[in-house]
Amino acid sequence: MSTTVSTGEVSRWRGALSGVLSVLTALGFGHLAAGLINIESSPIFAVGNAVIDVTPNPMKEFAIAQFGEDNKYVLLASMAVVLVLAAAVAGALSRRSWIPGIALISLLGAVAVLATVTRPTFFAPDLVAPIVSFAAGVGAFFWLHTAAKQKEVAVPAAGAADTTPEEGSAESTTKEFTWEIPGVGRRTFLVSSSVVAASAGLAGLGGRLAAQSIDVEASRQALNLVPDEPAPPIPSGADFVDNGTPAFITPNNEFYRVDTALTVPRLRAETWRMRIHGMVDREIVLTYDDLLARPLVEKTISLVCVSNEVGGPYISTANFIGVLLSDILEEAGVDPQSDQIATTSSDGWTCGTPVDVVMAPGSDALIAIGMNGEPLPAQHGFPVRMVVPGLYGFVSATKWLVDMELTTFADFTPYWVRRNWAERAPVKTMSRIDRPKSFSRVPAGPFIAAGISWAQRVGIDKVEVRVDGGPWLEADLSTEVNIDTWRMWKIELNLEPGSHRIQCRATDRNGETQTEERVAPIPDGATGWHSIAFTAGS
Ligand SMILES: Nc1nc2c(c(=O)[nH]1)N[C@H]1C(S)=C(S)[C@@H](COP(=O)(O)O)O[C@H]1N2
Ligand SMILES: [Mo]
Repeated sequence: MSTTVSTGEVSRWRGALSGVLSVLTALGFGHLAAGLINIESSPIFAVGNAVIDVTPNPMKEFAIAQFGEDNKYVLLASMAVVLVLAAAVAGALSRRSWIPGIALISLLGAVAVLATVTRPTFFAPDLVAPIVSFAAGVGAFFWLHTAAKQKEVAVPAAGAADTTPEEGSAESTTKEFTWEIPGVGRRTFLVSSSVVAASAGLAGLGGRLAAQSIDVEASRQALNLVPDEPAPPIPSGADFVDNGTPAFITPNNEFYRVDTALTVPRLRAETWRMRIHGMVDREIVLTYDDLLARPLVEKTISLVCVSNEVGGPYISTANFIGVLLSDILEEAGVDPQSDQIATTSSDGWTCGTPVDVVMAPGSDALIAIGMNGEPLPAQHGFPVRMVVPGLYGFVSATKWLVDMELTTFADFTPYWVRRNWAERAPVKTMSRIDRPKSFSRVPAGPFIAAGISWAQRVGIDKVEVRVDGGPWLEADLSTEVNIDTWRMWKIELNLEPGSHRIQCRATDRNGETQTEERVAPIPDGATGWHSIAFTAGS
């Protein structure tokens, strides 16, 4: 026969395990609540990002140098190790009283709340996750702490008690004749801690699934974007597809994609909101409906990535639908001292765009919601992104846009600038050969070479081509759509049989010709003439 009694004291290892499991429960349930509301408000991320923010710069640089793109995970993993150790120590200290354990959970709860409210994209419902997390942690700790005090004892059979000569109370009799059953004594605590561990894990998993179930496609399909001011139709002759150039408009599923997001952020238009704040006269909060209610313009714009090598593929062109960013900033009233628009994506990527470029007359900088007649695809920033003609994407094209702060270059350093890319990065004039392909074999005799060129904000004046270092020949240009898009070129050559090298260079309307000097993409874009080696004849 056995029964369970409270010993009034917790063993060290039970205490430590209670501490660790309670903190895991807090994180698991916080993740679940966040998954149902806004996964970015999960205490894991909130505390993780806060830790990253307060990490001294030299340490961050060390981490980046040592672990490269994985540095975020290394920091989060170190944070997890510290948390588990702290939880184990606090739990082990909670032998007689629950105070050390509860104190640690309260401290973590306070850090999570603080980290949440100071996030640039904070909104009130984000507080639910840290509060649920705290409550779950406290609940788990009380329960485990109580269970940990229990020990199972064997009670002697009635006959055995009869042999006792003393006339003590039933309780004292029991006490004197009980002894711990080896192995069985742990049962109550084992059951409790297994239940807690399992529910913490399930809650965490539930949070993950809930976050993944946000139905981006349903949100996209519910929208029908009709621009008030459609882009002019693309004229015939705007591309030389038959000669090997890309089609003028890049289909959404072929549009190049560059970002740091490990999983595509899932946002819904219905819950999207963005605060425009900082150095402005009036803060503005925008919802997706606010954007729809404004005049929607459609602009044909090429987007270019700074990391594109000479001849590289990271350029595409789309009809973007959105509202003019300059109109919104005029309403907000930009402080003349502010020279940088700092934007943040839902996953915490940051970007800095020069105010002067956006506010320049006819800048066509957009808060974009549509791409080629549809709402933005998830990969390209649904529900809202920025597009600024004339600037490389890393200083302008924030996807999954959720925050906009007017600031200065002196006060804020965005993601890639912290990693030694340039602060200001206008798109460089460039040209590329699309036909012939590298090391291809083409017929000797008449042959049409073709490619693309761009000189955003200025326009292309001419593209020249030469073969085997011969004289520069002027290529035919496609019909110009506007100065912010690529322009195709083609030229008929007469090729001798044998191996050749073809080069091209563009000149913009300011009379600037692309430099021959080869520089790498970092820090502000590659330069140099694209060159292709190929063979004519058989
Ligand atoms: N949120 C977020 N936005 C981002 C980036 C990113 O990493 N995260 N990368 C930028 C870069 S470097 C480029 S070139 C463009 C690419 O946009 P696309 O993927 O729609 O072509 O997005 C920009 N916007
Ligand atoms: Mo980029």
